Amino acid sequence: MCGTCGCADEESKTIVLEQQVLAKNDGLADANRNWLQTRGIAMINLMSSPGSGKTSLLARTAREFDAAPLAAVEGDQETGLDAARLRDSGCPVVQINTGTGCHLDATMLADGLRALRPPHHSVLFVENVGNLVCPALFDLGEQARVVLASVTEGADKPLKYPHMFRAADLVLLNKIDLLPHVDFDVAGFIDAASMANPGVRVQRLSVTTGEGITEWYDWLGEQAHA
Ligand SMILES: Nc1nc2c(ncn2[C@@H]2O[C@H](COP(=O)(O)OP(=O)(O)OP(=O)(O)O)[C@@H](O)[C@H]2O)c(=O)[nH]1
Ligand SMILES: [Zn+2]
Ligand SMILES: [Zn+2]
Repeated sequence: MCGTCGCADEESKTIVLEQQVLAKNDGLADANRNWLQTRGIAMINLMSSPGSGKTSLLARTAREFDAAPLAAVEGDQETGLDAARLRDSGCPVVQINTGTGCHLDATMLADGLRALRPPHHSVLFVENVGNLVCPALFDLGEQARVVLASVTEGADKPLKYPHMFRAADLVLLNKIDLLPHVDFDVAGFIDAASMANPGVRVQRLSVTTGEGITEWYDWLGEQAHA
């Protein structure tokens, strides 16, 4: 404890409160997971920094993937812009606005599921709030976590945000069509991702050109039938 101002006391209170918040979230996430499992719904939590291409990937997937019905929950601080883009691609969608919040939690997801009622045996995407930090801490009840990075962000991101990459079942490296124009070390990125999460699969992708998209659909098909 800090003898001068008692700040360490405040710090330990904060940590206990954080642990309680996360424990409550984990309980609600388990309830979501059970609800989804009884309906055979594969929920995929898609996380990235702002602008890596999450909505672009989901919109293209909604137009092209036909191995299972799709639905989506969109998380953003404000606006219904992403939901509108997905609706235009024919995907049933619910938008959640978090206001000042910077991640989705299991309670918000439960509300989203009630509003959306995704079909049995569907793939349900959750586009988390663009943020490489706290979405990694909050279990939503998902079957798998996908972290999307892009070549305009720098190859060091797995080193700087290891918790996010450690949580990933699949890492997608998007915007590879831009590689001729940016200074991005692909091998260095893969090494960094492997340091955070040994053995994690890293798949290169361009949502714009479609390079690597078939491998993404293959992975998704495995999730749908897991
Ligand atoms: N060159 C290129 N641009 C892409 C690619 N994928 C997405 N973009 C562009 O990247 C920008 C951001 O894409 P979004 O899909 O809105 O990104 P997001 O991750 O959903 O963004 P937030 O929801 O704000 O976090 C858009 O201008 C897209 O057109 C790609 O593969 N190549
Ligand atoms: Zn988006
Ligand atoms: Zn947050």
